[in-house]
Amino acid sequence: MKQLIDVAYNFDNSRWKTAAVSMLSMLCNRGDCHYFIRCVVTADMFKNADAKKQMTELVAKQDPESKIEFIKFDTKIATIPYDGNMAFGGGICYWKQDFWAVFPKLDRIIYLDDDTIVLRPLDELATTHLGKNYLLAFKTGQAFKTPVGTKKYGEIIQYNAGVIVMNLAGIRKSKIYETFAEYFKDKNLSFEQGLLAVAFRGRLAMYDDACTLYNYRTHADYATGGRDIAIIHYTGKKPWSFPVRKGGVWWKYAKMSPFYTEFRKNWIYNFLLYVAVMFLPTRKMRHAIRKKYSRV
Ligand SMILES: [Mn+2]
Repeated sequence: MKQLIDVAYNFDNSRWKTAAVSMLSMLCNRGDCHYFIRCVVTADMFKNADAKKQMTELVAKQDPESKIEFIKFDTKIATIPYDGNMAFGGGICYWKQDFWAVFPKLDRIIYLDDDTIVLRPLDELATTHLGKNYLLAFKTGQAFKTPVGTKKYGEIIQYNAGVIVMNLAGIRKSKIYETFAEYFKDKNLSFEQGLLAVAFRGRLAMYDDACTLYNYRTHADYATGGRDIAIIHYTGKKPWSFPVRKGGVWWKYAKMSPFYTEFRKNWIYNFLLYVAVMFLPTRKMRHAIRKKYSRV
C-alpha cells in the first residue's frame, strides 16, 4: 500500500467547518495520494462528537483510504505559554512549533491553516529532501512587527506560516525548541511567523516549484515556473466573510460540503455587519466590532 502523507491542521470549535473545506479540496485534488490528516484541536473541539463525526464521514466519503485523527493539544508540552487568546500571548496558531512533541513518532509533517485550498497532490512536499533545514516554506509573509526586528536579527527570510513542511526529527534532535521561549518574549517578532523565522534562521528553505496565493496587499503571487497554483492561502480577509480574490475557488469546495447553506447565511450576515460598521470613525473600532460579531 502506498504510504499516507501526513498533514496537520489546528482548529477550535469555531473554525472546524472551514478546516473541513480545506480537507475536502485536498482530497478532491489528491491524484494518487492518500492522506493521514491529523487534527490538533482544543479541549472543547475534542469533546465535539458531532463535529468529529461529520469530518470523519467527509473524509471516508471522499477517499476511504485516507485517515483522519483528532488529537487534543496538551498545553503542558507547550514551549511558550498559551492563554487561549489569539492575540500575541498564545492562541492555537502557536501550536505548530510544538508539533515535534505532539507527533513524537513522525519525522516530518505538512502543516496547513484552515483558510487554505489545496489544488494539487502534496506528494512533492512530502518527499522533498529537507537536509539540515527545519522548515520548508513558501515565500512572503511578515516576520517582523516593527523595523527593529531587521536591525536586531539581520535579513530574515519572510515566509508564509500557514503552509509549512516541518522537519520534526531535526527539531527534536537539535533541541532548537529550547530557544522558542526566549524569542517569544520579543515583541518585535510577528507571531509564530517571526519566532520560527528567527529561531530557524539559516535552516529555513523556500519551496520554489509551487506557489501559494495571497489575497492581501502585494502578496498576490501566482503560479511560478509555468505551473498551476498548488495551494491558495487566504491570508487577511476570509472568503467566507468577504468578497476576496480567488474567493470563488473556496466557494466551489464549500458548496460540496454539508455546510454550504450555513456558510451562505453567514456570508450575508457578515456582509451586512461590514456595511453597518462602515461609518464608525476609526479603523480600530470597525475592526473590533467585525472581529467580535462576524460569523464563520
Ligand atoms: Mn491563514
